[in-house]
Amino acid sequence: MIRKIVAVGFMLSILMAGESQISSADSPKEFTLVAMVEGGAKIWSPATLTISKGESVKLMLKNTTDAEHGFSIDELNVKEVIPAGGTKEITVKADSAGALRYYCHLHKAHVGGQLLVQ
Ligand SMILES: [Cu+2]
Repeated sequence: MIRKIVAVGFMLSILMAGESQISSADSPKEFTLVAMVEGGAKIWSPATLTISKGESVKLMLKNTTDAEHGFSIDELNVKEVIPAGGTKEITVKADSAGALRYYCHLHKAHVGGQLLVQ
């Protein structure tokens, strides 16, 4: 009986160790980018976002306006459309350092920003 309990405890500790490993690998850094209207201009905020190269990051693309907006990063093959009032979650990973422009491909006047990969 005692041996059985020890065995179960041992298995549980293995399971729990495995699980904590999975969850740490599973929870990348998360950033929120917001499409908003400021002073009559459409912008993506913040204007600069810094990430580390080779690191997967989650981007929450939030559109707080009453029109749909695009979010593109050409170098990472990202091209999303976020509906009015909607949110889209994407994961990106840049393998080399540099400044990647993000912008709305639906509106030329919509001010984007840059993803700084360091
Ligand atoms: Cu736009």
